[in-house]
Amino acid sequence: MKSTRPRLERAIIVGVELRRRRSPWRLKDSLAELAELARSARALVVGTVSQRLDRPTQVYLGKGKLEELKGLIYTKRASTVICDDELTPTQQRNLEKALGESVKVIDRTALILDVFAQRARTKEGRLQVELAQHEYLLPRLAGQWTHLERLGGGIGTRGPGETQIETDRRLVRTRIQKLKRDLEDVRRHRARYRARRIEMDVPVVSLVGYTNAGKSSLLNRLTKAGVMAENMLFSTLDPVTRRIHTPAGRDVLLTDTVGFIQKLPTAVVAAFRATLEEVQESTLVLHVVDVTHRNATQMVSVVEGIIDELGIADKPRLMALNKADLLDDDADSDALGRALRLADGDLRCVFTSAQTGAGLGELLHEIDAALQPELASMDRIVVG
Ligand SMILES: Nc1nc2c(ncn2[C@@H]2O[C@H](COP(=O)(O)OP(=O)(O)OP(=O)(O)O)[C@@H](O)[C@H]2O)c(=O)[nH]1
Ligand SMILES: [Mg+2]
Repeated sequence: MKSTRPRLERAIIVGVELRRRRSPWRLKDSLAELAELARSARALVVGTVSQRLDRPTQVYLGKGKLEELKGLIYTKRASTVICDDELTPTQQRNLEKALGESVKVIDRTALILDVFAQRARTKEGRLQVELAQHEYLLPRLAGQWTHLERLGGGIGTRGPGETQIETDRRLVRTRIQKLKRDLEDVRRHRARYRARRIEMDVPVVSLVGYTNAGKSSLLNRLTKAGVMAENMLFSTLDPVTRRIHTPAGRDVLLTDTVGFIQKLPTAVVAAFRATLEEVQESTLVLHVVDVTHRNATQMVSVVEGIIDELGIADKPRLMALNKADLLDDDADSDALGRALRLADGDLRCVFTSAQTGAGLGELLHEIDAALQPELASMDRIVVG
């Protein structure tokens, strides 16, 4: 699979905060997350540049900051610059021009896609990532094209460059069509599995949550499934489903899937729609939260936004406030306060630890209770 960036080595991360666009995320926190993503992509972050601006610029940064960045690239011997937002094709081009050929410019989307490309294991996962990469690429080729068009077209602009861009665009479009067809094939298989599952009347509980919240660890703990759990963003890409028995003696299928993140690129959401259909067809949504994270509240909002987008907000939902083992007596009062505020929300919450197993009995009990009406109606159908 093609990577959207060459080998990443010494990287400088760059972020801009727009004064008028109020985001619940502080730039510092967003950049810390970007550094984690860079680490997941096996880059070494050697510097950070940040700036508050009134409005976006055509080079992403203001003039002075751009000079500062150039200096830092030189002193830190950096080869790569990673921007915390999805760059417009113009910003990308201008920044590349300003920094020179030896510096690679990557944006948040390309970085996320790159991490995904490294993680994809199944055929479907690979196809989805490649589709997202091509969808990302297409407007960027188109951007160059409109730039040429704006120059007036006609004589002088109809050079080999234009032909090349048109050819590239056609190639990318053809590839996108092919990927979509291949994905359809893979998905038909999965639809058959799903149909069988529904026939068996086994309720499905899907684990959703911000990346690194502990979804796979919980699934592991609950099923001994041996799913890969790592302290890395996006360690899971492909949905994994395992059967468990609840205390009430019911069979339940637990599905673990791709984690969410703020500024999740639309190309990714589109490409992963089928994976996320697993969540759409589940009986109960279990929202897993890393309750110890300083941005836990913002992360919950991001996940709830995506839950709304997926049209599953009306499904029965539970929240697992995970990593509760870290909320011991030594935990700072901020963390405890945050945890209690989250627990005080509208959803039913259980404090859990995938690490120690604490709270898992209660979690299973809550799953049973949440599924009860559903199961009761299934029983009626069977009896009737
Ligand atoms: N202390 C503690 N660490 C945990 C707990 N649950 C998970 N972790 C750690 O948190 C990290 C992320 O766990 P994962 O299970 O991979 O998280 P995930 O939500 O599946 O992440 P993605 O697949 O990347 O979306 C790992 O290092 C886990 O060991 C917990 O209850 N307590
Ligand atoms: Mg996972």
